[in-house]
Amino acid sequence: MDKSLSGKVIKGVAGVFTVSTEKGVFKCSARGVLKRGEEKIYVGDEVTLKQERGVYYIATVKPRKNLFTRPYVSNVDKLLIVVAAEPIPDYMLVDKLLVFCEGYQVDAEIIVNKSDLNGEVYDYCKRVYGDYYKVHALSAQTGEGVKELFDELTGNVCFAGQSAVGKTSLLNALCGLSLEVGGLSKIMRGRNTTRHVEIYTVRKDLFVYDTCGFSLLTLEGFDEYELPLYYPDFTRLNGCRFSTCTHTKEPDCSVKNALKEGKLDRARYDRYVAIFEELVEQNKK
Ligand SMILES: Nc1nc2c(ncn2[C@@H]2O[C@H](COP(=O)(O)OP(=O)(O)OP(=O)(O)O)[C@@H](O)[C@H]2O)c(=O)[nH]1
Ligand SMILES: [Mg+2]
Ligand SMILES: [Zn+2]
Repeated sequence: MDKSLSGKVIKGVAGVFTVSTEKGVFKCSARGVLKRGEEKIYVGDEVTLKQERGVYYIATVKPRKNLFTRPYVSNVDKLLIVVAAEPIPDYMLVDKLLVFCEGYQVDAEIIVNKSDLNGEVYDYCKRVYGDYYKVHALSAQTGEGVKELFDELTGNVCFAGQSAVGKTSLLNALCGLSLEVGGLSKIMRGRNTTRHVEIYTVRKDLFVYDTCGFSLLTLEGFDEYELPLYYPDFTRLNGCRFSTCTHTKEPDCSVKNALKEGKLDRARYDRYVAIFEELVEQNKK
């Protein structure tokens, strides 16, 4: 019997999985797993490989810590949510990603890239999110802050955020790579340049997932009544008349009081209500 080898799936395209192991990087099929009718294999999975006639195949998948969808990636230790002065930030996406991370207990940090352009987005993020999440000002173009941030990170770190905020550019700046980057279209939207997820080994203890950004993320499986629990800026207030307050229509609501007093960001609250209503609709079906 040949001994099995452990590794991490760093790429998967059309049924061919690239697996990084201590003996090198191998292209593998999932034959062994699929034969037994088990579930799929995702980028980020920890797997064991077996060899048959000199070719490796994936034999088993270890239990996952977590699984993100659209795109599928697993075992994320930290999500880096990237925004920038352009394209215009989609804070709804930022909030949904944060809710997802709170729900699945994944660490999240916010990166404001393109800080060579202007500081407004950084100021907003620092004010609204800064008490609960780390907010970093970076520039892939000038290199500002890039090395310093990644020197502090370890484990499986995954980029998220709109197309064209500069996720791939940050990876290029960090590792001296020359992966393809894209610009903005005429209507100032990104061009979805990165199409496949791939994990890059930055150091032996740091793996960075470059993705197309999770812009289609849904909060499938989330209950509207658990949503308030995933807003650290709301839970710290802790003074609503009803312990199950959804902060939407109830009287004596500490969140709405804080809003009146200017202690919470109105736009963040409005996005919360929109997400709450989206979940109500989704869960009716
Ligand atoms: N001014 C400025 N432009 C930047 C910076 N970082 C990236 N860009 C530009 O932003 C555009 C998009 O960069 P990408 O790295 O392709 O963005 P992405 O987030 O990977 O986009 P997708 O792969 O489509 O999700 C490119 O034209 C980059 O040159 C920066 O720090 N400053
Ligand atoms: Mg990209
Ligand atoms: Zn309330």
